[in-house]
Amino acid sequence: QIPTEQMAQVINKTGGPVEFKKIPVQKPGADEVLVNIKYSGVCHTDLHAVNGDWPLATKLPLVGGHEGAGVVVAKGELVNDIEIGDYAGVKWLNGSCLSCDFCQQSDEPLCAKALLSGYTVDGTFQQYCIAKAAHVARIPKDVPLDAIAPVLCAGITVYKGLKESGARPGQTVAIVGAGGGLGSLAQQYAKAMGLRIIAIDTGAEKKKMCLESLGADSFVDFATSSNVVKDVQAATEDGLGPHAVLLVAVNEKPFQQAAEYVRPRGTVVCIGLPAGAYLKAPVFESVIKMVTIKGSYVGNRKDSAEAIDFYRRGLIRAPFKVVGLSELPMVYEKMKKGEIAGRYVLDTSK
Ligand code: 8ID
Ligand code: ZN
Repeated sequence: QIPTEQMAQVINKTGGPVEFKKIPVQKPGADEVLVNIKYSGVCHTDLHAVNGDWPLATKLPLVGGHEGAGVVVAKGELVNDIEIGDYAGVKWLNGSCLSCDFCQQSDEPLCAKALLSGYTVDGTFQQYCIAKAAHVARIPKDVPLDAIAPVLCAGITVYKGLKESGARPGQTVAIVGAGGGLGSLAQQYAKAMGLRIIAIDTGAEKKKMCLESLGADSFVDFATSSNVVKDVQAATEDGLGPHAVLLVAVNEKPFQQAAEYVRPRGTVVCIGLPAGAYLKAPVFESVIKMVTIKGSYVGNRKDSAEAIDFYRRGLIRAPFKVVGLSELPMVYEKMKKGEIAGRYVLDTSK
């Protein structure tokens, strides 16, 4: 009873528009599964893909989306470790070669042949999506599919980023872009890891969400602060700054500022991908403070399973709003204006 046609959000050229229309349902290859996507989160990466912000071309026409949670409805003949009816998540990493130097060391995101959902292959803004069986996230049956959708990119990415930061329980992490999708989940993972949190973003709604719902210990409004560097350092008990900084903002400025307020011996983890942006740090201070600056890119299959398990154990609760798949253009408009506190999740049946 798999239909031959389905509804999807499609772009035909970079820059859009996104069109809500009927397209064929594909058949899975031998090592693939077909997932009936029930819910898909909308990540800022999807908007970067529409805009052509990055030096990497998308496929065209393109079905975006890479936070898809649903049910396996068909599988290829080589797939024997996931069953029809199982819950599965289609992530940014749709597939990888599994045999290169990086895949062998479980650095699958670094695989040169990686397939990217909603970018180099069609993603989750459709009702039926294909992914490599080896890479779909296994979602336990007691986990709600709407709430787990944002975990499939935002959650995995910030969980990995926090691990890469080396921050230990009791230490302080600054989360830059705290009011957005990645930032809101980052606070929940940081809290679950026993970290203190300085949330950095702007506006009353995001401030309230960070301090009252997500576990931030303090909030710095980057738009109204007259000195972000001083305010962030002042938010730590000894005034020396946070041990780690997680950059999830879509803006170059904080990527050129974080090394100034991070604590000596501290680590700056770059995750956000603003168009055309460059990192900048004062050499003198970076050297005498022994600062580490690094990038972090999604997570491997084990990170993914762990990030989902944090949710399952009740440690991760972040606000999300559910609207129909047909309303994607409205979500992009709000995202462009920085008006989304938390995440939007699309219900593919509407
Ligand atoms: O693997 C990766 N590295 C990865 C994975 C997933 C997403 C990277 N990303 C990238 C996305 O492509 C995007 O560039 O992370 C970035 C954040 O994605 P998102 O969380 O989905 O975006 P959002 O919901 O729009 O949130 C961005 C927040 O940043 C704030 C905004 O107010 C918003 O709340 N912000 C901005 I714009 N400038 C800021 C500043 N100067 C800022 N916050 C603090 N200081
Ligand atoms: Zn994403």
